[in-house]
Amino acid sequence: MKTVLVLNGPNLNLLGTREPAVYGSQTLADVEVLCAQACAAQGVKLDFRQSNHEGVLIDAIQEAGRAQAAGSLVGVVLNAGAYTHTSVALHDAIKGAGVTLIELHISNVHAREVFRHHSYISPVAKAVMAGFGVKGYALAIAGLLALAE
Ligand code: CA2
Repeated sequence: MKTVLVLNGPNLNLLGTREPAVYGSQTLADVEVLCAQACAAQGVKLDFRQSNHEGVLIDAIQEAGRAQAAGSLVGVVLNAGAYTHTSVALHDAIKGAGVTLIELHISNVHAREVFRHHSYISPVAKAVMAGFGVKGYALAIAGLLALAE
């Protein structure tokens, strides 16, 4: 059985504690359950992670590239949080790893502040999903698997 990696960046561990109007009231633990259900329904395993550290996210993407090349990983759903808008290093890591990656945002970043409109992830992502709330995680997993068919 292949694996899907769902990778979450900085501050997403705070989900459900503040800004419910933007991010909803579900916690990251709730999101993990939602992702586990989506993966079970599609017959794949879930690897669910969160880190506040750019280097840890880069290590995970490099590891994902090796796992995909070895045939054990379908790809990655990445919510890079605010690193989306700042990180050339994540851009380079995704490009270098050659991994199939869906960029995900809970909120519609294009309807928010101008500094959230630019993404360093989008040019190296296979697809982008934003604005579906936490339900977007399940939709992104389904989309990743549809692309892999
Ligand atoms: O909409 C998204 O998923 C974002 O990736 C979330 C990031 C934000 O910087 C991006 O522009 C869009 C922020 C994640 C922090 O989430 C919090 C949730 C509750 C309380 C505090 C932070």
